[in-house]
Amino acid sequence: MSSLTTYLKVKKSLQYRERIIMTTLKQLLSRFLSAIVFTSLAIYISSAQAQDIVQIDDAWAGESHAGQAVGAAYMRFLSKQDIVLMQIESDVAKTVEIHNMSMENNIMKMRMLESLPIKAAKITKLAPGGLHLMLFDLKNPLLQGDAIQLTLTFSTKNGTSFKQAIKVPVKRIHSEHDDHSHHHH
Ligand SMILES: [Cu+2]
Repeated sequence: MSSLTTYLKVKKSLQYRERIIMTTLKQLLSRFLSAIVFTSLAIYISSAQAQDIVQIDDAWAGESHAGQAVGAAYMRFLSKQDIVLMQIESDVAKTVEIHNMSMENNIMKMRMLESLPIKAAKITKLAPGGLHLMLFDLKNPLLQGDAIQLTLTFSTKNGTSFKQAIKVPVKRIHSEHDDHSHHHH
């Protein structure tokens, strides 16, 4: 009888302790979660709002050639306010750069841009022969019919930044001009 009472007492105290631990964990977790929510709100505008700011369409990437570890992607931006494209990440490439191609004295030149300003209410077009996103160190070849993911980080005038992820279909390149294999970086 007395051993049963002791057992029950111990069990009760254990349950109590368990409950305390659980409560502490819950408090920690909710504090941790609210910290995350707070931090991300401070840095990023939600993606729903991001889509309200900039519209991205006509996005596509060129099919890469065998043994080639670079690719290029193109798209159009239409933004409601002045923003700047700061950074691009992709699931298929180690790094992504913003490039501009231009003809200078009959020589095709490729230049890397640190960032790309996108003016409000004006279409900014990335297309073969001009502005493009260059994908370096492709993890696997880009094949027609595939879709790659690009995550673009933009900054706004008031110092906030936001990210927008887009799915980009891979298409076959037809023109010689679009071919990046002859350009050295
Ligand atoms: Cu390039």
